[in-house]
Amino acid sequence: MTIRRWIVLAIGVAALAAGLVVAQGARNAARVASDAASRVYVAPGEQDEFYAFLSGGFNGQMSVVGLPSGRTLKTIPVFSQFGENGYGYSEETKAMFNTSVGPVYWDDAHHPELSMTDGVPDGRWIFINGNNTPRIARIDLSLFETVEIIEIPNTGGNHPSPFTTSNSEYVVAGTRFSVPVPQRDMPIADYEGNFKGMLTFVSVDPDHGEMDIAFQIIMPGFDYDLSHCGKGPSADWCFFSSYNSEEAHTLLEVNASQNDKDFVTAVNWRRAEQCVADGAATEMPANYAHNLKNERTGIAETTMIDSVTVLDPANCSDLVYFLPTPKSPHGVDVDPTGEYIVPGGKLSATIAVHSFSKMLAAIEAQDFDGDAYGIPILNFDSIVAGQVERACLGPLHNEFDTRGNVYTSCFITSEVIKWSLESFEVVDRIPVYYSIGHLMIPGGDSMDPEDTYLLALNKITKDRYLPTGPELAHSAQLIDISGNTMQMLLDFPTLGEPHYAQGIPAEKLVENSQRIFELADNEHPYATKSEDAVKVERDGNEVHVYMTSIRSHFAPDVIEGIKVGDTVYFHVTNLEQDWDVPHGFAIQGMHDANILIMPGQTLTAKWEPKQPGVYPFYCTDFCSALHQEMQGYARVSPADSDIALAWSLGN
Ligand code: K7E
Ligand code: CUA
Repeated sequence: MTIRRWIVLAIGVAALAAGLVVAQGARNAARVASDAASRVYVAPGEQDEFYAFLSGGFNGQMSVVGLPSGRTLKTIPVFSQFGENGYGYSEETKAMFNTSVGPVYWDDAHHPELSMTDGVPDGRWIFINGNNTPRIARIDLSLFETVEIIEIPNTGGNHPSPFTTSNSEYVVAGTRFSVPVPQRDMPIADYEGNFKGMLTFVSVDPDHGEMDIAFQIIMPGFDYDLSHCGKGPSADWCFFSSYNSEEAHTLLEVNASQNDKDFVTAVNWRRAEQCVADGAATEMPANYAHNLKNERTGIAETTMIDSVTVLDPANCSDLVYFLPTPKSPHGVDVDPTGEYIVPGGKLSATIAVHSFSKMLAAIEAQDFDGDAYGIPILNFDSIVAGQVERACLGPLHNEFDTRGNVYTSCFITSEVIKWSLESFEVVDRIPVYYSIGHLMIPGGDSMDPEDTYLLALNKITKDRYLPTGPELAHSAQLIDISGNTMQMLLDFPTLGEPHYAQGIPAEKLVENSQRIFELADNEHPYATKSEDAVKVERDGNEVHVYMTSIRSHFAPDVIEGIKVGDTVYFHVTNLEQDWDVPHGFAIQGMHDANILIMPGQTLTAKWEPKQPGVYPFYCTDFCSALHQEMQGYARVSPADSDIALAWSLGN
């Protein structure tokens, strides 16, 4: 297609989309279940049936929401500093942000992905990708806390990530923007053939969850957009969608939309393991950070790593194949049986589904339609399982139920369509408001979906909520999928941009949810386990305050002998051993956020007083009837004063 024709088509599609948005506004109330209120109503004192984990997109965090109520339960800070609890400000958490370019206190987080056992979410960990500074984080679901972040080298935009294999042997990462590998100064116009796309397999320790980059596969310079790994018969494979098989480097909206088909890349990771074991890979110099919270001390520690194992498909036969896929596919999803690979060909009105068994047969028969950079391209007609005609405009992502249905989000036509993997026909469609990205069914990308709810994650809300200035909330819509026709139940606004989400029955997490940190197990080097042990120590210009907190005082609460020029570290141990009794700590003039210390935990706030004076500190979390009394004073003397360090409580 010529550029001109494409632009005409694009304008047509945009006009159609605008028309649809208006039309949908008019039929605003359509498809809302008549008893919707009672079906999402969780009475006071009752609890939700599911946890949902929503990415925060450009807020760098993850939200925890209860379903069906849509009530926000928590923000889990991941890639961005979070003043609410001091994550990224406390001395214990700062190292979590270390990267090869120094600390990076923000990222764009897209895809939460639960760890799995036998293809089913097991509730142990949830992973999420950082897109801009390529990283993967692991959140421990007994704590609902980020405990590990690993940087992904040789990657530009870690978008197809961190999807897991069936037993979380690996979480995958890929490069959305191909880049020179290794990075170097070169003309951008020489992109074609010279920029590369890395697909990274990060191993996950089965007992403790620790991540490690096992190997990278160096690929042609396409844009690798999304991924999902196989299950059941296809469990040894992961699939990555790609656009820009044209290898354009400018005006991609036109130049990367030329080919009628791009590719889904199929990677046999078992084969990769074999090739690595056989010595077919090479070690490449690299520089990336691995940040891990030490479970005993509670302190994040960084290890810099200087090499990575890279596998070139040229040196490992039967490793990668290209599945021709119309057109500039975005999502790629695998059904619960592991047989159907369903791309979201966003510029195609037809959804073409690949068959895994046909793919294997075509590989066996070497039924190829040429190659790209030596990687075999399978014959489209030989691997296609079926095509959904007149599906919708802008299909992006798919989730599944146990009844052989696929639910596809359609960005341009703002709807969710439901279609059958048997007939490849659309059986139902429901409008959403507006411009849906991902959608999520609890377990809907696993072998065991729940046939109850679907969450539509919408980009644009326009008139749906009260106006809040130029920036409006993004939105989720809860849809009942238990019957033959989908029924709208609930709208609720979301924090940041919820790209993808995961859901899991609450009972899988509730029992393992930790209530306190055992004080006896606290091995923080500055922990103070009783009020008898509190002290203040000077080490040159550093002052270390070994402090405790308990309802309703700090010990000590009077401190003297600090001087201008000192850096003061308040190491506060919360002596409480009851659930839900955190204390906060803040002191006037501190440059960081408050710290919020959980029972049994030690956290450290840094303070660099600039002027002589007497400065109050206080508890920031209303913890008891005498919370307002939970305060103290730190006296700061001139730099040349000879006032000795002294501390006390109550005399
Ligand atoms: Cu479609 Cu980043 Cu998964 Cu957003 S991506 S929508
Ligand atoms: Cu402790 Cu308020």
